[in-house]
Amino acid sequence: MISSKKAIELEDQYGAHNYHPLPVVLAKGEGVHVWDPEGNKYYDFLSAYSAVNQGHCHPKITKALTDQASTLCLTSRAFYNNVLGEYEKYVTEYFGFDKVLPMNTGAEGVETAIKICRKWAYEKKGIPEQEAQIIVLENNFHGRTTTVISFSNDPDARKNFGPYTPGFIKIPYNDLKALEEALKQPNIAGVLAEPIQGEAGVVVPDDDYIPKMAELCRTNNVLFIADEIQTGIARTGSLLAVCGNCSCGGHCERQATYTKPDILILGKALSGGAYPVSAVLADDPVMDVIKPGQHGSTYGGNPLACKVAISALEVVKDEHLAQNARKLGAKFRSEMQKLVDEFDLFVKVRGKGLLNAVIINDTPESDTAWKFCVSLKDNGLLAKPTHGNIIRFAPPLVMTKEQLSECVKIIRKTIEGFDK
Ligand code: IF1
Repeated sequence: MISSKKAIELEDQYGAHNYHPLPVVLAKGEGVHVWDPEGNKYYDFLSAYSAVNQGHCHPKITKALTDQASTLCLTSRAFYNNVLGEYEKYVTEYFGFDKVLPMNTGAEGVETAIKICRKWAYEKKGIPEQEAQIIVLENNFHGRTTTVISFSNDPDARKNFGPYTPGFIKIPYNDLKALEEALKQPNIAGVLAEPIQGEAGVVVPDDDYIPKMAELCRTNNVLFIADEIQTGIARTGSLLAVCGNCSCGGHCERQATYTKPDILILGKALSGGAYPVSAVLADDPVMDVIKPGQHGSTYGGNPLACKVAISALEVVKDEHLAQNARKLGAKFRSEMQKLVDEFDLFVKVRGKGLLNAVIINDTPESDTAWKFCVSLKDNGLLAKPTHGNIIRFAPPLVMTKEQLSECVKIIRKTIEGFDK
């Protein structure tokens, strides 16, 4: 096996420099752990940005992948395949929607939702052609395609990638007044929102924000589009973040507290990290605007993806991952709060379930959070800063209580030995 040093040199020489990774090379993963080529073991507190909720190389998901890989991988949608229908039934029943449109990456899911929403607006709502507007939120992150970065306000994500796609109105997050005002403008087709803003630094809105947003959408005949690519599939302690504070852990009937989006976008953990799988879910009156030839993808809905997604969702249910994320998340935040109280370095902890962030006592321009993450790595725990002074902590949801306690000890030890 090549050394960490060699692996980094190769990426540096032959790969586009579109990332600035922490200086650690991963060569193996199992559950909540990853190993570098030299055999050092780490707790993974990023989970591939919440794609690996089920843990690295979950044996059940790996088996589904390898079994199907040696049977049939890709047919395209020019023909039927014998797995897609089974998956479509499974995933729609699982999340309570009439129909699913299968794609591969998160950004493609978002693009798909935007297209469905616009088409619905012209054909069902009667908005004049070319006039549909979609409301988006400041500091959103929905992916990297040209249309999606058109409504970002992150200069790195946007600058010099124009001309930008029109048709989006940006308003502040967690501001219902601003939403009410924006909904008064003509030709509004939908509102696209992350129930918790991940990339923005795990920004959790007021409890009533998402339910009221959905209600305002309903009363204004506007589609509520939830991007649960990062927050969904048990990460925040319920099956979906739009389940709010329902204590069932995600698998109840949900009717009482569930804010059902008109369009739900899933990705990342839909495959448990084994393969890129994304999905857009909606009920018939919305989804039926899409007719043959109007949208698709070579790989979308392939049998390999479908088998992987079914098993990834089964693991979430069978292993009670939503409940575990809820329990361990509360424990993690209370332990981090102790560190906030004891040490100047930690300013604040926030989050929901096992999607959490700690604010570091320095400016976004400082390298303090970066250096702290390097120290964490040296002590056997991997996390990454976002926006300079925020560290996201999002371990796989298969973590045990005992493992979490060990991780808290690592974080405490690192803070005690840290000298910025
Ligand atoms: C990268 C962040 C996380 C997402 C939401 C759509 C997508 C994402 C809510 C697009 C993707 C990623 C992509 C990853 C970094 C990452 C991220 F830091 F940028 F914000 F997770 F926290 N909607 N999020 O979070 O999904 O097309 O990537 O499959 O390296 O850009 P994708």
